[in-house]
Amino acid sequence: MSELLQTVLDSPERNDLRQFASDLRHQPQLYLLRNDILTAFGTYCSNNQKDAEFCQSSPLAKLIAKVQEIIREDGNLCLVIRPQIATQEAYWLTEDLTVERLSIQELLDTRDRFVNHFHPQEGDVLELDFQPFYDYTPRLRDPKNIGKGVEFLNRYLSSKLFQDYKQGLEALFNFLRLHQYNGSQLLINERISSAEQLSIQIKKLLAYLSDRPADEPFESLRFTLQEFGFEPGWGNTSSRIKETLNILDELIDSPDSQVLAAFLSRIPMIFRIVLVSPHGWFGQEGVLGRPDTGGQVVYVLDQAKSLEKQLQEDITLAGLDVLSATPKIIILTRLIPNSDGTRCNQRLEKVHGTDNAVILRVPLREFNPTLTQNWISRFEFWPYLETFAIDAEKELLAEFSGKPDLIVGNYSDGNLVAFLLSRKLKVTQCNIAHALEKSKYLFSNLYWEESESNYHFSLQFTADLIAMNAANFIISSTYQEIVGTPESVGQYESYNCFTMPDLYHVVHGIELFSPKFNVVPPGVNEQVFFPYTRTEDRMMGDRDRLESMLFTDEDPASVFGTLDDPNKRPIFSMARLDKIKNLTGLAETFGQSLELQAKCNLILVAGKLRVEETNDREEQSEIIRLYEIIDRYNLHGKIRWLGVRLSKSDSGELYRVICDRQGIFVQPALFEAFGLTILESMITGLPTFGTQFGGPLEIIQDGVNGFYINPTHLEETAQKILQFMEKCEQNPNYWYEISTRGIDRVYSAYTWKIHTNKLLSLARVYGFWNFTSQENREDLLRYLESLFYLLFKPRAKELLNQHLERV
Ligand code: UDP
Ligand code: LCN
Repeated sequence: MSELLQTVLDSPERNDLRQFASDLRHQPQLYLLRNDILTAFGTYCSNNQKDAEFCQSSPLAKLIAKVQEIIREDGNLCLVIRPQIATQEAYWLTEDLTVERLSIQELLDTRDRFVNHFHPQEGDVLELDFQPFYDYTPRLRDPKNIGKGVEFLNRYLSSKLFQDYKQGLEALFNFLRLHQYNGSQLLINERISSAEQLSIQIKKLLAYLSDRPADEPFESLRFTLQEFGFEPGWGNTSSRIKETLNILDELIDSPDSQVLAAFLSRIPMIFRIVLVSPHGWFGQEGVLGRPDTGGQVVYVLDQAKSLEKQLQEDITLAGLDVLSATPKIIILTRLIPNSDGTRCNQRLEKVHGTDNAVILRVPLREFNPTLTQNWISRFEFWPYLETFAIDAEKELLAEFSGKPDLIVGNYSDGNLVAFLLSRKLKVTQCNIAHALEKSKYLFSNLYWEESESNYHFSLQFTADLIAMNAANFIISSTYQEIVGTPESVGQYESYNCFTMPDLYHVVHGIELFSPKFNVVPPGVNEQVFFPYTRTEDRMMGDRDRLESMLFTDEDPASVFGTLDDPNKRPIFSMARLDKIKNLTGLAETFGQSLELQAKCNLILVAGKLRVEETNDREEQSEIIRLYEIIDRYNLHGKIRWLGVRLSKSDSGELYRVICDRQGIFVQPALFEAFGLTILESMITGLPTFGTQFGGPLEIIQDGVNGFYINPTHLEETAQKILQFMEKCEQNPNYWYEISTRGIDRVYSAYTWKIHTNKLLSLARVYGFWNFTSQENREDLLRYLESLFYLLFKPRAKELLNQHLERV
């Protein structure tokens, strides 16, 4: 039995547990989530005048802190306990305090019963179980190492590789023989025909190079190296070639994980990368702030630029300039013929600031032009993905003049396309979730049928399961994206065990301890977002224009509200008008606090100002709500709401203008997977208040370089901001201290340089692993294919028919 539960049952608090359970049985709620459970326990403590120690650190309090769910059924309570990160247990607790453990199947049946979708007489529901496929792959043990897969994998690979020394050497040799660039052989040629000979030739070449000047360029050594059996790829100078050969020599003599990592990081095996981001408006101008087009577009564009730069550096260092080797990055997205003034109707667009990175837009097939000529919500996009992938494959092969070396998917749809492409082309697949909707929408799986007509989660979650299991590796922006915090379940973790009543049960959806998970946070575009103090890089004309736009310009078409006193300290926020972004919650927090209103103005940059200007349901209802709040709290004169689409450089300067007035940035999302605006505001120097639900919890260190807020507690949020304001009034340096530490935080931990280095080294290591253990994945991939064809595809077809009927 759960140790926590047993401890309570053996203690004098047994009676409290009995009483608390009885209280729960007498309240109306039948399904309690963590927040409800904590609130109920708080009520129990105060009703029974329990002291602080009981409420916070008694065995019962410790147990309650770990209970994620309680389902009431016939007087019994089903407790879902999460004793530690990535582990879950469920128990029945009866009225007389007997405890019985539930299997995963029983837990899922219980949830089905709760929603009246349990029909055992009709047979069992389909059970999806990925566990058997992970049985023979390496697993991490300690949850704190989750997300550090590559380090573990290096250790595993180096020990496995040379368990049978001869075989290991052979695998390495075969791997080295593989590499080519545009038909030119790299690394070793046919003069070296065995692993033993490779080892001998390395030593011979090292002896030869020992007499050569360190800076002798590869060009002049090329033909001598060729005679030794070596081709371009080892280095651009004699000293770099020596270094690389020495690493390989050491690896062959005494294999070690660090040496393996160092060696693989130098292998020129990545030249062409596809970044798949199919839905939404993907462009460089005029697209941000639209529904479905937010941080993912910013992320992918910055990543493409940074990848090209890094690959160029790597190629030069590897000595491949002699082959005129150039990296190519293609961002694959959909073409939107009715492009609303954006460039989303152009097939190819060069990515600004790069030599060779492009956005390739592939149109959807014309199932019905009324639909496919226009933007399609990410929730409705599923039927178009398979044919999009088929058409994209042809275009990619033509654009690259060959196969890509790495395919990176973004979001559920992009990851599914990445799976289809990787499977076809036999290329390493990397996934990036950005946001998994399952944890964003409460009860989205349990009540999937009720919300299916709007959200189609049955398709999305099936696509997620397929893609995340197929991926060779997954990069996440935070640790908690994978397995949450001690208090809350992670986004990937939520896929491990869940029911889609009447569709399927997932009993082991993803192996959280797999080394495929790696935390690689994004950075921020440092040319656009930089500290406000760098006045030499700021355009003063832009600053003045934006200052007027933010605080004073009268332009009813794009700005709502006139400030009574534009000089008050600004509270600034910028986000899409999604419900989850909760800008309306921030307006309400401001509306409820007269003290805040006395000291500050609220400045919001968000979406559109008028319902008729958007056809996105959530955006429409948020617009209505924002006006309603402004009226209810009479915020006229205290708020400005800008419904503008800013150019990239303007959005950077916007934060700095707020800094000039010693303002703050508030990110009030009910849940934020990562939160690029947090990085943008911090690097600019704006003291930042970020939601404690999601990524900001890892970016910000509370009270050190920013602050957490609980956006569901309006009063508490207002107080936290007011305390900061008061501290600033008492100590004029306080604002600068937080500002400076925020800037330092981003530069030290969240840069694209760090991101790209890590991503490319992951791609190499996982590429190597993929090569040495390819046959081990075929059964998994076949299972995933079956799910795609038998589960996903028929449902997608059904949705397509609904679309066609609708128009
Ligand atoms: N953004 C913008 N204009 C807007 C709203 C957002 O330029 O009206 C940008 C913002 O600067 C950031 C991105 O869109 O770069 C939003 O990313 P984030 O990760 O914060 O949230 P997401 O929208 O992806 O959920
Ligand atoms: C999607 C989100 O919701 C944000 O939290 C992330 O910052 C963004 O994608 C980029 O990964």
